[in-house]
Amino acid sequence: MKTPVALSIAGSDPSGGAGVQADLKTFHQFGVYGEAVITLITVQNTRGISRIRMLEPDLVLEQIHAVIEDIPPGAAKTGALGLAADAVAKAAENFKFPLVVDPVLYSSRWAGEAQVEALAERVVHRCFLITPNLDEAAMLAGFPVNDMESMHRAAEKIRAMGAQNVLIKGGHLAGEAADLLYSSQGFREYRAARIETPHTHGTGCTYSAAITAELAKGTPLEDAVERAKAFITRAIRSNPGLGQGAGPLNHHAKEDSD
Ligand code: PXL
Repeated sequence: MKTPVALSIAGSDPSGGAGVQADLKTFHQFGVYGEAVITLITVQNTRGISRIRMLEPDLVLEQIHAVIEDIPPGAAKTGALGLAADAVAKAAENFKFPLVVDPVLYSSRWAGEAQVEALAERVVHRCFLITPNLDEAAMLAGFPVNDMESMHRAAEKIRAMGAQNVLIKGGHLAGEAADLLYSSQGFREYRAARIETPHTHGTGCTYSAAITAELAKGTPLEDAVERAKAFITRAIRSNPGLGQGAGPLNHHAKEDSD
């Protein structure tokens, strides 16, 4: 079988729990060869971020072109885009593979001020799947998203903005961790028991990377989300408890192991 390949376009987290580091570990864990284009560099550990350096958009674009013309991925994902949201949206017009967008836009920290708009308006159009959390869904939809009913309305609105499929992550809702997928098949909920732990650093990155890895293998979207949700739940439950702050997940989590 041909080796499946996935590409991450995201920021660097030197502590290894989020960003491209989390994406590459997740791709590997799913048996997928990983490529990574860096958009920004953070100085951080589990206690927080002290500095961010965003790379020039043309440097990000050159990296993308260099890797996709040589080792084309079967699927790609974006995380923090820094100054490059607009440039990546343009490049994505010519992508021959599905693009998963993790819209890390809860603050201008991850996207240069002007790029937040570019993310909302342009990147959303280009994506196969967008994976906002509740706050990001609210920013994109323009109204509060805080229960299943508003998640349904927001998913409809974001799909109408041009995203082919929308996965709203309800991890911060009270009760179960319930996510809502809105695709051409309609609505589907994915539920898992809530795990009480401070060690959830990089959950969003890891979840979207797991979906991207499955898409790179040719797995249909609904099944890809199901497998990714099972993985993320196990990875949180079996977190290694590293660091003095909000620690990383267990990227080694395997099927049936807890
Ligand atoms: O989860 C958002 C995120 C994205 N990208 C990088 C990060 C983080 C969170 O820490 O470090 C590089």
